[in-house]
Amino acid sequence: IPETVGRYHAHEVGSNQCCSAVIQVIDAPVSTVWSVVRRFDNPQAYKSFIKSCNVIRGNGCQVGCVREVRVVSGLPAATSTERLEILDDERHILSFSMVGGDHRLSNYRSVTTLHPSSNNNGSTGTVVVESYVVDVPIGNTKDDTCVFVDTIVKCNLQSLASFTENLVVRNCSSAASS
Ligand code: A8S
Repeated sequence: IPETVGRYHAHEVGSNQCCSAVIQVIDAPVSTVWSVVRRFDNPQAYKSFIKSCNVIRGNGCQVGCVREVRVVSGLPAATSTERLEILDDERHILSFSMVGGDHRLSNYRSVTTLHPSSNNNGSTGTVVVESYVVDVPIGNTKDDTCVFVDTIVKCNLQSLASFTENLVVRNCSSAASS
């Protein structure tokens, strides 16, 4: 990871906080993956726990805008209010923070970066790095908190992989048939 991008993953971590990072390799170009990740107003495209999303302040994908997501039932929360902190279309960096909701993830902030990689077939793929920092809720341990959040982030990035890999397959077949 280039230093310029790596520093976005260097979180300041307080003594009552925990941080971690998840890495996902995707067999789709950075441009395809970025076109999905950058849509702060449409996280439900690939985040399978999210049922719906409404932008409640600001303009769709501009820094400072706020979205309210509703998550599927069965989770320990129903809503989360989230603010877009960084959207860098050149370096492929997105960061958001949680500013409200009925969940227990206080002061959550994540940073997602995309990096080009070449696979065995010589075609270019993407490495996604998503790191986060969050307060450890009262009554929980750092480990429990990280396991919980890591699980959600891993699921999201796996869905992102299958969703974007599918987009590539569809693009190829439509190009071949036209
Ligand atoms: C994301 C990351 C996370 C989302 C968490 C960690 C959440 O949407 C879910 C369950 C919760 O208990 C908290 O990138 C919250 O979306 C799935 C509602 C915030």
